[in-house]
Amino acid sequence: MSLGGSDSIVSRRTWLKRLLAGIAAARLLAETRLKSAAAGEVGDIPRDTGPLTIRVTRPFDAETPAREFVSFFTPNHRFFVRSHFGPPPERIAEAEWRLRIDGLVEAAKELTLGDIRQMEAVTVTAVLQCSGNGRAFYRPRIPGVQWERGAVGNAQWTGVRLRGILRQAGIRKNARHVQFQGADRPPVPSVPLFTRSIPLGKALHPDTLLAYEMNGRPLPLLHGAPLRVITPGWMADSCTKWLTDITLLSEESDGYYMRTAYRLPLDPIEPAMAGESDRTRPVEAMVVKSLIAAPPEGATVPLAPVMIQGAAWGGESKILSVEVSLDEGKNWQTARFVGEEHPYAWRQWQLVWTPRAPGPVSILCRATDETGTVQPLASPWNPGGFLWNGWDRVTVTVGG
Ligand SMILES: Nc1nc2c(c(=O)[nH]1)N[C@H]1C(S)=C(S)[C@@H](COP(=O)(O)O)O[C@H]1N2
Ligand SMILES: [Mo]
Repeated sequence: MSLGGSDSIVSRRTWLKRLLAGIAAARLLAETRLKSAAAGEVGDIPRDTGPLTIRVTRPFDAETPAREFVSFFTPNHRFFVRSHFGPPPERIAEAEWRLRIDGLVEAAKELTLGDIRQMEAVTVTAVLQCSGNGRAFYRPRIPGVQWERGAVGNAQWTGVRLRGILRQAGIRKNARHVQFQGADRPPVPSVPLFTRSIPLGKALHPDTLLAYEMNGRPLPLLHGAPLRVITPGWMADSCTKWLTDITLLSEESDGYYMRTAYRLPLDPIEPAMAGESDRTRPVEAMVVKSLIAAPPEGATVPLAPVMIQGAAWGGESKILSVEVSLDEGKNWQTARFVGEEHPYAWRQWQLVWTPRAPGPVSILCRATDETGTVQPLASPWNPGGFLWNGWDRVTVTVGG
């Protein structure tokens, strides 16, 4: 885990103040949208949203129902969608689209999509997960999109290595962070741009991509077409969509979405926001997590063997085991892995359970990664509601 430079350490007071200001700005944004919706403007909801559960309509934020996660790859049209402002206000024609690389480089560059497609194509299978996935499970509740279990998916991403592009431009010695800017724009000027940065080390990793394909198809607009960042093993806030600008910096990117939002307290924090520590770090790597895809929540299952199945992932860490409990966590049984294994992808697992009596039963699961970290019953509370990885739970009724 990288803690960032001392520059990234903001006093807790300042941080909380900015966080609250950000929440106020988000509320203003929501109100503006409600007004324009009332004025009869066209919404952002794509026509075919059948398979997704909508959490916010403007912009369109929607999650995948957990029952879809029985498949190894999450199909593009069933993949969760999240952005702060929706796709760019004007769709850029592919021929006019440019990627600019500047800042602490030897020579600033401008690349066309053609230039990028001529470079060596690399494919990585990786889980993409919103930092706020599972926010709805924190108590006390936390403002923000109330994601439950499905702001996550597993896909094949094809594109070029970011490091190839950075090296073409020439990385200056004092460059430490790589900033990403997309073409999307906030609808009101008081809301800052979604500008993010990652440390140079992650940017130079051979698996960090600028992707133009998702699951073997052209990257859909909602998922960042024509080009997006993929930081395998890291939470999706680093995966800038609609990418147009890369800037090499000596410091972490300035601005609300890097310095205030998407940060975690380094020391445990009480929901009452007590505590005297003043250090935070950006949300980066994923934490060990698993979920139950089948049987689905609320299902009625027969009094006969039932196949329990799901997925588990650990970001940059391999999954060692998945365990299932049918007695509220008193006893755990080890599930068996099935299907493919790739770094950064999720691992599918199964367990056959023979119910003993009719009635309601909760199925719980928890994963352990190669560092020995076990998914906790509940994740430590934090003001942004990030990185939820508590045991997953599905309640079913055993029929007579
Ligand atoms: N340009 C841009 N990129 C962005 C965002 C955004 O608001 N603007 N949101 C980020 C967040 S918070 C998430 S969770 C992922 C969601 O990616 P998806 O919609 O492809 O699932 O995109 C990331 N990339
Ligand atoms: Mo997110």
